[in-house]
This record gives sequence, C-alpha cells and structure tokens, in this order.
Amino acid sequence: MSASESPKVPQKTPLKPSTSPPDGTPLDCIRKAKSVWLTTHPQADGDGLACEAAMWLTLEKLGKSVKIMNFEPPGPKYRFLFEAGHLGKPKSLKVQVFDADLDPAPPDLIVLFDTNDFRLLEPMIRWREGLKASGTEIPILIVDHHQGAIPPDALAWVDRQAASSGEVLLAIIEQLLAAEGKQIDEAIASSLYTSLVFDTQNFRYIRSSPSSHKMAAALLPLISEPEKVHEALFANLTPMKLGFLAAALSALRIEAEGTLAVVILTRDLFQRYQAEANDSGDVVDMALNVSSVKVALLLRQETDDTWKISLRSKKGFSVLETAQNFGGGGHINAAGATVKSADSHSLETKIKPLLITEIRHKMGAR
Ligand SMILES: [Mn+2]
Repeated sequence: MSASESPKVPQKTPLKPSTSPPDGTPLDCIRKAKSVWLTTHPQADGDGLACEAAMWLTLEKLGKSVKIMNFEPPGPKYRFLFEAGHLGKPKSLKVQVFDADLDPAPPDLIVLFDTNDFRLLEPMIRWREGLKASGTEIPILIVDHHQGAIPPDALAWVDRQAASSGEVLLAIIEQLLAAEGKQIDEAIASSLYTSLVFDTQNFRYIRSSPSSHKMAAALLPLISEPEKVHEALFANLTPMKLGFLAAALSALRIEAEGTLAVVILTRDLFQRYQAEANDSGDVVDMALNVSSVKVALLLRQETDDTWKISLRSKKGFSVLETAQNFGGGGHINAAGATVKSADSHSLETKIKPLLITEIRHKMGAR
C-alpha cells in the first residue's frame, strides 16, 4: 500500500518487537532460520514485491533456503522485479502461490512485508494455526510501515514514519549483511530503490522527512541504470490500459463543492479492458490531482457482492477512520477496506457522509 504523509513526528522508532517475542530479536530470528518464506498482502504492490525480491537476494547470500509465497502471481507491471538480468538480478526469482492443500513443508520463519493485518493472509494463517496445534510453531516477522496493532504472536520491525516498507527493510538488510562481512549489491539496491520510488510515487509522498532521499542517495551509487526502475514502474501503459483509464476517468464524479471525487468501477469494466485490480490505483491518484479535491473514494467490485473501498486524501485530511469504520485500515492519507454489499449505491451512501464530515470539519478548522 502506498503511503502519503503522516503527522510530523521527528523521532524514529525503528525497532518495535511485540510483546515477548518467542525467539529473541527479529534479527536473531532471521539469523537462526535456515528456511524462510517471504510474503506480502494480496494484490501485492511495488513496495511489498520489491521487498520480497531484496530480501530473497539477501537471504540467499547468507546461504538460506528462501521461497516467495504469495496469494497470487505478481501483477504484470511488477514482474520485472523477478526477471533475470533486469536491474542486476543474477537469476529469475520464482514467486509461488500459497496452497495449503499442497501440504507445503513449513519454513523456520515467515517474513511478512507491507501489512500487519493477518486477516489478509488467509488461508496461510489458518494453516499456521493448524501446525501450531500439532506442535510446530512458525514465527512471523512483520516488516512494515502501516498503522495498526501488531498481532500478539508476531515479531515486528515496524517504522510508522517510514515512507515505504523498503526503508524499514534497508536497515535490516544492512545489519544482516554487515555481520557477515557482505555488502548490498546492485540487485538488492535496485529492488530496495523500486520499493522507495513506488511507495513515495517518485518522491512525492516522503512523510515530511529527508529519510527517503537519504535512502536514495545511499542506493543510487550501486545502480547502473536507475531510470529503468522509473520506466518499469511508471512508463508501462498499453493501449488497453489507456482505454481502461479513459473509461474509468469518464465514470469519475466530483461532488461536495468540488472536494470529493467518487469513482465506481465494476467487474465488467476490468474484464472489458483486461485490467488488473491495482490498475485502478492510477485513477484514484489522478482524481486527487484535481486541485479542489481533498478526498477520493474508489469502489471496485471484486465479486458479485464484494467491494473494495479505496480512499486517498490530501495532507490535513484523514481517511483512516472511515476505512476502519468499515473494518479496514491503512494510512492517514491512503486507506481501504473490503466489504460485502449487494450494490455500490447503498455502499456509497454509507461512506460519503463520513468523508464529507471529515472534509467539512478539517476545512472549517482552517
Ligand atoms: Mn508500503
């Protein structure tokens, strides 16, 4: 999930282990593990996937057996992250899709990137619970920058001021490699740089901190063609994708005296243009580029009666509480939830008053 600004809190909180981690610190836990799975939330984005690639390359340097275990194959626009030869990758990295029915051999550790919400990880969490009941405990280490409570039985390295999970991971990778006398190479650096460029959307959302630019300054000397990262992430339109954006933008409405953008995208539209779920992120970002718009609401149909609510807001306006109201979460300026609803209209009528109240309240407070 991409991150926008958060409140100005100058101090950093890099290491936050949750209550009495079973196996010591997160770093110890990684060092001890011989086999590691890397995972991220479904509809994985450029942050979570890039973290997986960077960590995969790091752990392999440390002689560990590593698997990327996701909930679907990576979206086409992110496949470059796993391709041999691209951005210094020595070989292609395999992304597997978790399937409990295949009875996978449990790893010593699961590292989860870019979310702290275990509900998103089903059926993996249920599978882990089942193993625990029969005596096999698999620790989970969360590497993340989102708001929200850490599940009680998880280890966590969370920095809620970081602009990307990659920024949190950089600190981990540096320490893991330095302890073995090894260094970050181009493939690791370009993966981490991808996470940074993606979640800050080209250094647009840097969370009132120089740390994103400092991270770029540390990584860029190691990357021969950094512009390839920008191209892969942002210059990836196809005629079909452009058609999808045109159709989606024509469905966009600007309401509440120009302050609220609303767009509803049905499954039909995605099917017609062979669009992916995360293609709609561009639509909501574009809506927020309208100067009068403070908050953008996107409703995306996932199944007949399941809708994904995506919310974005400008600085000074929070959408986190609204997302939480519908059982979701995220950041102050970028949040979402998945809900059951027979139609989009009734859902829209429930969400809009909350957003309009937030907009009026904050505008009134100025
Ligand atoms: Mn992120």
